[in-house]
Parts: sequence; structure tokens; C-alpha cells
Amino acid sequence: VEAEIPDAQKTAWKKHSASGFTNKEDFEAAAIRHIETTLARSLYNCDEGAAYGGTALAFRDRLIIDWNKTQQSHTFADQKRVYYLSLEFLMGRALDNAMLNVGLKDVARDGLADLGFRMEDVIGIERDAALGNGGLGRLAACFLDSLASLDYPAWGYGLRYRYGIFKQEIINGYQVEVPDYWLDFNPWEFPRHDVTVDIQFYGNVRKYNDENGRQVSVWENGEIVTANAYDVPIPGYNTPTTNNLRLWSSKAASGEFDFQKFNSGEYEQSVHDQMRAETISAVLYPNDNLDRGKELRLKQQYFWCAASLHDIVRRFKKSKKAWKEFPNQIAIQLNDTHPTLAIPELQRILVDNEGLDWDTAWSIVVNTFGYTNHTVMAEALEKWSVPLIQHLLPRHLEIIYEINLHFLQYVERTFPKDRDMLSRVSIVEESNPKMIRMAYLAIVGSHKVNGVAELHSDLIKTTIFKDFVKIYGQDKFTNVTNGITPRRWLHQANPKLSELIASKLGGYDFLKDLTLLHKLEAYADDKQFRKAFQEIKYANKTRLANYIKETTGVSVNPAALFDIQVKRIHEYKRQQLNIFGVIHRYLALKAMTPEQRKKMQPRVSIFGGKAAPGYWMAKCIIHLVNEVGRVVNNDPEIGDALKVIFIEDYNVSKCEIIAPASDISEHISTAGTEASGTSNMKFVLNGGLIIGTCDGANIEITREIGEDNIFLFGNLAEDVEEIRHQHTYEGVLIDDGLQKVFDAIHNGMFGHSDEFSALTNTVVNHDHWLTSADFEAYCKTHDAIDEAFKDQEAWLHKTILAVARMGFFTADRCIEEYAEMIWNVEPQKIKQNGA
Ligand code: 475
Repeated sequence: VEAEIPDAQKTAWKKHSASGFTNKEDFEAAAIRHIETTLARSLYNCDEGAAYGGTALAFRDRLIIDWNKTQQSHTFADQKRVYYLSLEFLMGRALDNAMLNVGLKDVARDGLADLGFRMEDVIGIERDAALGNGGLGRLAACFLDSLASLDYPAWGYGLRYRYGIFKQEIINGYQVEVPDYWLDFNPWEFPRHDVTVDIQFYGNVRKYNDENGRQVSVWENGEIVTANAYDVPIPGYNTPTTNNLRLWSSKAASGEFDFQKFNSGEYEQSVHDQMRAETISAVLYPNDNLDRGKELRLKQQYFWCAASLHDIVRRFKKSKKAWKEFPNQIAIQLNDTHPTLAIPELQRILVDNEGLDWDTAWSIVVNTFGYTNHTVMAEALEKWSVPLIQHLLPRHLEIIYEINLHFLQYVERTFPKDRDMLSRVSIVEESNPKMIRMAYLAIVGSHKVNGVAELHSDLIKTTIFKDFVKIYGQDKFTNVTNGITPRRWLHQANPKLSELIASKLGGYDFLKDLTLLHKLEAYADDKQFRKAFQEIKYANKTRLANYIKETTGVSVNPAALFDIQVKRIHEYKRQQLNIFGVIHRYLALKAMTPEQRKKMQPRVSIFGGKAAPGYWMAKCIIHLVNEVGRVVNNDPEIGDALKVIFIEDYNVSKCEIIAPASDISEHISTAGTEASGTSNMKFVLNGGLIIGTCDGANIEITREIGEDNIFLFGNLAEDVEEIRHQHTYEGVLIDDGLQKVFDAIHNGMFGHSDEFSALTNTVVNHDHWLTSADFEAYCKTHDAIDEAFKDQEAWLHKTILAVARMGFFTADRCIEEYAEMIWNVEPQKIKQNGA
């Protein structure tokens, strides 16, 4: 390619080629130029918003220079790439991350000071890119950071939602949802007006025989919607590698058809078509761990899968390689079943458009895809009704049936005696209407299937996917325990702790090899180190206390024990267990004399998280937490002994303030329900201990940090079924302490008891989540925590050891495991000159 360009042209280009700033002067020049020209502001009307805009645009320019080099270099190197398909990317803010990853935060801080601004204020202007619900979306964002930081050639593909996850307001103690229109100023994306894909929906399939007598299928008619690409640069930490996140936005196709309508006076209809098309990428579905089977959601999934695959195939075809090379050049990871339609879509492209025979195409498909499962809960496993797919994607339905036919024939040959097996494993559920089981399609169409923590990966093999282990053998199923990026979740969120660690370890290498933290073990008994560590925790708690004061008006004492549970509100995550425990503590405090009360360990119980708008029980929990807060925080007898806080609109940037400020955080799902959990890792890495059940990654955290350094309680996963069985046949046994809590609620201590009857009744009637069965152990464990916290020296010893032993939970380790076990890809260093 290079050789085809004339020398004169090259010289002119190279002379003026953009180069990034590396010092304060050049940063200021770049920021001011953007403030004056791109933003049309001047010295006299440059507010914090404009300062943010100028800074962000200056850094964007810098990122894009590295982005260009990276993409060029990856194209020339012509080696295998990874594509991470996720319907959710919960990115949070980009500026702080960009400054730290390119190593120019101090430069920018000094530059901004010259211009009259404080770095923290400027960073605080940015809105979160909140294109996700919770764990699954944040994991995708951490993985992008690690892929770039480790120099893997990788792209993310997602949807450019006009509205991210809703903003949560608490009004009179109730959650109210406000739309999150986040795109009015987004300097981090590049519209690629030249990159568009036409996506087809509806229509019919026509069959004919070609000259060789081979049957050919043509998907024709229907509607076309255009996908427009928007690219977001993803900088690696301390490396020029800058990967790409490509997000698709939907627009009406501007074909002749529309012009006809427009000209013939059907103006309204033409506007209507426009809006219908734009609806596809308009909103993120706000459900976490729940599938609701809405048609628009299926449209989103196909729109995004088809656009992404078209893009990937287009890039592959440019290389002029043989089709059999496809899986050697491309690995596609499916983040849960949401992108499963990519499987029949690739098969369709290969068979219908490229003329490959079925078996050749299918082997390419299977060798290309890997599937990650994130949940075992039945209500979250995706199924789509056959009539809906038939209507929207008629050719894909045929292909899914044919995939199923080949699969079932294989199963029948292998297990001729097991008659029930076929209906159990069929991709098509024989219900009314028939349903396509997306997880089964994902397993059949992938070469590897993985869970996200050891227990979870074992559970999927022994429960929901048991038959598939029989069919394919153990090797198709594997585990990759989740991790988090230490760049955002230590260095960015907790700069003081990061600095302290660097001072002992001789630099910041641990940010790229987190196992180096083990060297901190030597300081667990070092008086001075402990003191410094404690002071940082206190400062971080003070920062959160100030935030709580500003946003809720409630004063909390930073010396109290901060007990935090922030995550999506869900019955299986058991915020109800937590708030019932808080009420139990409140009743105990009320029964004490003032002298007794003074001896108690003061506590601040902090909650945060969104409920899906249609999840009524979750909304009841939020309401109860807020009502308990209202009563407890205004009770003069209680004072600092207990405060109950609900932090509004929990999101990524708030988590960056919250995670460094915990003494204890809660990860208390019913055993066997939380696939992994990732905030557990964030809290421990930031010097907090956890109270948790034997669930998800808590088990591996315990193994790594030692059982003396974690507070585990509750029934085990293997016993949960038996207890539920007992509930059904013998009724629920309500714990005595919990009964007192229910009595207080029923007597109206926290407002009209009708408001909470659903919450208490579900425990009394079924207790599916074992709230009562685990209640006593939960309360006792909290008493043990109070005791342990009194001995601050011993507590510091535990927290420091725990931090030192968290090296395993870096997302970098995850990416290396995926690369080796699933993708078979190698990193590729970018030379500074771009070649
Ligand atoms: C698990 N989201 C965590 C995390 O692996 C785990 C499902 C359906 C529709 C929309 N969103 C979802 C999830 O299932 C999800 O977020 N799962 C979470 O994935 C990362 O750490 O335990 O609950």
C-alpha cells in the first residue's frame, strides 16, 4: 500500500502530520485552540463546561493519533483479531481515564491551573457513558481496557443508544426514572459517515435451483434500516495501542423509495418511517438479569449483529484470503446470549451470499465463536418466540431449524437410547408458541462456552447445560473468573492508595502486573505503613461523607464503620436481608440504655442501586431503605450510633468515590445465584473487607486472601434446593429476630405497613431467597464485624493482607486466559512510528 503513494505526497503529508502534545505549553495551546474554535468561546466566557470541552478535545486528538497508528499497524500485521460483541458497555467517564492512560494527567492539571480551573471540577463535568445495566456491561468496559493495555488487536461492537440507563431520582422515598439523554456533547466519538450498512427486516424467502441444481435461498422484500458507525478510541495504559469501540446508530435508509414517498406528498409517512428506524438504537433496555422478550429488543439484537458481522466480513474479504482462514483471522466473543443471532447470520452470509456448502460454512462458524454465560437464573435466559422470528427474520428461522436438525441428528446417533434427550436439548422448545432457546443455540454454534467464576462454571455444567456436557464432553466448557481493571479501580479511583503502594513497590508496575501487590504483605505489620494506609481510608471516607452531606443533607461521622451495599436492586442480591438486619440493629439500640448504646460500634449503612422500572418488589426495597433512613436518621436517641443512607443514581463515576470508602461491603446473594460479582473485587482492592455468602467469586476471593480476612456466612449452594423444598412442604420457619423486625414494620414504625406487605409476605409464604434461613447467621456475623473493627491494628493487618493478595482479580489475567484458551490470539506491540 505504502509503495503506491508518490514520494512528494508522502513528504508533504509527513511534514504536517499531527503529533500529540507532551508538555504543559502544548496542552494549553491545544485546549485553548479547541475552546476558541471548536467550541466558539473566549477567555471571557470560558466556564468549567468549556474547560472540560477543550481538555477533552485536546486529549481526543491525542488518542486519535495513536488510534490511527494502531489501526494501520494491525492492518499491515495481518494477524488474528478479537471482536467482543456486547449489547452493553458501561464505560463511565472517559477524560480521567484517557489522561492517566497516556500519562499526562499532571501536565493537564498544571495547564488547567494556569487557565484558572481545578482538575477535579473539570473531570466532574463529564457525564457517564452509561450504556449498560450492571455487572455484564461493566465487565465489557474493563475487558476493553485490558485488551488495549496488553496490546491485543481487538474491537468492541455495540449499540449507540441515544438514551443510556435511566437516571434515578428518589422522590418521597420512591424511585423515579428520568431519561438519560447523554449525547448533547460527546467529544469521545467519531461519526464515520462513510461506514454504513443496510440491514434488512421482515420480507420473505424465495427458493430456486441454480445451474448446478443446488437450491439457493434469497431473502427479499421487507424493510431496510441503515446502520451508521460511531467509533470510540480505547487507549491502553502506558502503551500506544489504542483500540476501537464501534457503536451502531440506526437511521432510515435513504433509498429512492423514500424520495418517492416524499415527493408524492406522503411527507408524514416518510417522517414516520424515519422515526421508526431511529427507534431501534434509541434506548437501552433497563433490565438486569431479566429477559422480557420484546420485539424491539430482538430488532436491536439483529440490527447490531448484522451490522457488526457485515463490517467484520468486509474487512476479511479485503485481505483476499480463503474462507477457511476466517477462524484463523477472527475470534468473536459473545457477551451472554444477546448477540447469538450472529451465529445464524454468519452461516447465512457464508451459505446464501458466498455460496459455501453448509458443512464448510458451519465449521467456520463454530470455530469463530465463543460464548460467555453470566447467569443461571431461569428468568434471565433468553428465549424468542418462533412466530416473532418467523415474521422479523424469516431466513434466519430456517437456518436455526437446519442447525437444530443437524445437531439433533448427531445427538440421536450418539445417544440412541436416551429418548427424552432430544426434546431436552432441542434448540426449539416444543411449547405453545414454540420458543428458540438462545443459550442452546449459542452453545451449539460456539467452540467454547465459559462461566465467570469457578462455582458458576461448575453449576452451569451440572444444571442448565448438563446434557450438553454429555454431548460435547468437558473440554468445550471452561471457566474464566472475572476481574477488574486496576487502572480505573485503583489508580484512578484511589490515587492516594496507588501512590502509597508505588512508594513501597518502587513504581507503578503493579498496575500492569497486579500480582506484584504480594510484596505488600511485608508491610502488613509495619506501623508506619499501617498508619498511612489508615489515613488514606479515613480521607476516602471523608470524601464520601462530604458527598453524602451535599446530596442528602445527612451528616455522617467518618470515624464510624462504613457498611456499603451498592449494586442493582434484585431479590437474589438480597438488599432486603441487609435492610431487615439494619432494622434489627435499630430495635436493639432502642432497647438499650444510653450508656450501653455509647459502647456500641457506630455504623453508617449505605445503600445504592437502581431497580428495573417494572420490578415492583425491587422498588419496594428501595422505598423501605429510604423510610428506615428517614426514621433512624431523625431519631435523637440514636445519633451517630446508626445512620442509614440511600445514594441516589448509583453509577460508575459514583462507584469511584464509594469503593475506596468502605470498611465493610456486602455481597450477600443467596448461594448459587450470583454468577461472579465484580464489585466485591473493587472493594477489597481498595482496602475494605467484605461480608459475603459462599457464592460467585467470593469463594475464590476467600481462597486468595485467606478465610481470616473475610466474613462469610449463610447456607451453601448445595443446600439451597433442599431448603426450598422444605419451605414448600413444611412452610417457612421465621427466625425470631426477623419476626420482631416484621412486627415493627407491621406496627407502622416506617410508615404505612401496606407499603411493605409484599416484601414481608414473600418471606413468610415462600422465602425463595432464604432471607429467614440466613438471617440469624447474618446478624451474628455483623456482631463479629463490630467486635473485629474495635481492634484497629488487627483490622488494618487484615485489610493490608487482603489488598496484597488480590493480584489474581485483574481483568488482565482474564484477557490472557481468554486469549490462550478461547481466542488463540497474540498481542501485537505498536512501534511508535506506526509501522
Ligand atoms: C452477573 N445482565 C454477575 C457479571 O459477569 C457477574 C442479563 C439480561 C439482560 C440484561 N442484562 C443482563 C446480566 O445477566 C448480568 O449483569 N450478569 C452479571 O454479570 C459479569 O459478575 O454476577 O449477575
